[in-house]
Amino acid sequence: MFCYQCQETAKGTGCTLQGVCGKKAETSARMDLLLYATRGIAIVNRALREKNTPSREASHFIIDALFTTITNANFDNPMLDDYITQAFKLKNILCGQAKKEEIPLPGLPEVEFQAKADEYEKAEAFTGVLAEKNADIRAIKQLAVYGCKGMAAYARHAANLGYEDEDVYTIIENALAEVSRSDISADELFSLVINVGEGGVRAMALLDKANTSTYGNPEITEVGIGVRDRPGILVSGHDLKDLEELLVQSEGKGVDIYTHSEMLPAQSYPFFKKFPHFAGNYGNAWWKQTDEFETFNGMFLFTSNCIVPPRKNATYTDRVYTTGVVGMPGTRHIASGKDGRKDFSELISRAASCQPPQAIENGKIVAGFAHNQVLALAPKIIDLIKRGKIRKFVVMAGCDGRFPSRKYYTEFAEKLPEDCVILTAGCAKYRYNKLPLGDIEGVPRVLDAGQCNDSYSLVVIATALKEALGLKDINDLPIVYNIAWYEQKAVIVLLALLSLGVRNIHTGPTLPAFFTPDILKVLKEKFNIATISTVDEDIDTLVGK
Ligand code: SF4
Ligand code: SF3
Repeated sequence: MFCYQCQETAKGTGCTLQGVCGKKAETSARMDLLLYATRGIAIVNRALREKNTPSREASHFIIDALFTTITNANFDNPMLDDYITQAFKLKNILCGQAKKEEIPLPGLPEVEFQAKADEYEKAEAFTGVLAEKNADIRAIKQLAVYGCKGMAAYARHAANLGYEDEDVYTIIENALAEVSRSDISADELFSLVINVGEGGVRAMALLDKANTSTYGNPEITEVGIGVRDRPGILVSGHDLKDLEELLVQSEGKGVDIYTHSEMLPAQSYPFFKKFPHFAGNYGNAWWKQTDEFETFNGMFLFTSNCIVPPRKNATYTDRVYTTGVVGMPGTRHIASGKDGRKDFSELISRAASCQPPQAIENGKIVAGFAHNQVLALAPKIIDLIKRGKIRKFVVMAGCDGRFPSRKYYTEFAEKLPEDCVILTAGCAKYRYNKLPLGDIEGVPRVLDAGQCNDSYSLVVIATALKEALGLKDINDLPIVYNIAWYEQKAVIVLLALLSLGVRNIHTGPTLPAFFTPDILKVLKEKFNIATISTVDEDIDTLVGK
């Protein structure tokens, strides 16, 4: 196997025997084959799209295939085999449609290749990342693919709420088709990567519209981090539709619903807040789940990444349910029914006989600073900027991870001068969202916009501030970027910011392993991207002493 798509990749170069995330070589081979077959589907659907007959089923399949290969989403080989079988079937149907409509298809192996189930593990030599021999070209191709994975995840959550944008599907399909070309140049690939970033902005805007139109605009909310005295279900991941269905189905059943990790932002939506059995947030970022799930005592539902393979002696594994693109051996999967709805009754009835959760923390945190809420505070914020009370906003969005070096972000937040405000989104926030950082004349020093996709909120806020302050360039704002990344959703957030012309982004705790020295040189020249150094040095560089 070879995988280097996340920040924790082995030795900072690539996982070759088994993933640091727990992904086995057989799983990695299946993901490579699935992506290869999916590229074939994208090539055919792009050709159909040019003749105005794209298949919506193909677009949906493509986003799900990309999403399921994201870090910490699927560890289940039989489920991946199903995806691969479906991919070959769908590709055949689309090729048949193209033939019937006399649409010429490129003679690429991705289009023509078919494999039987017992051959799935053998195809790696030409489906894997290393099949592209030129390291620089491989780097930019993978940057585009990883961006597409993040974009696909957001597009899926939006589609689950009935919101779709044909342009997002078009951009993803085009990118997958272009990276399949062996004659594509580095310059063409750089433009492609920016186009993927533009798709990321669209996908995040779409998901923002889907979430806020369905559940209302997030509002400032105090979220309890302790526990109640009834059994609970802990919901993790990013899918708000799943949370809605679970809340509705579990009403009056004697159980409470808690949020975990990236589901925390659901606590600020007016729609969810009205359920009396919607309890607080339990635990911290994804990587602590193997410890924290031991004390929750109840049931678990994963609606997207990040699921971590339970330890061998874990006591909770058989109480874990997955849904959507998530899969984990030893857990149960809940698929959508024919009517598109999910039946959570087994999960709910099992929860009722569990012990209540054991508290691991107590108190409250404040959430709900998405664009609508922050813009309501805009006059006050602009006044604080003009009076010199707020010197800088530091965007610290992104992911958390296991590496001890991530304590940098806690220290950075602690040492940041008191006239600086942190804008955050994503699970990166768990490194500092429980610190007593105080406020500036009532404006908290950590403004949490929500999930990683709510980084879009930060863009809306930046654009509004630019206008209010009469600035020409987004880079003239008193906003600096120190983004933590782990998986491919952070990659699309980064590409989205680059496509909007944001420069001087610091990303860490390490740069992606897939950046070669030459690619990094170009990214530095074009966007002045940098990584982190020490807390003191970075505070000095980003905000001054
Ligand atoms: Fe390794 Fe990350 Fe890939 Fe998992 S997702 S195999 S940890 S690079
Ligand atoms: Fe976190 Fe997995 Fe990336 Fe949505 S839950 S940000 S790591």
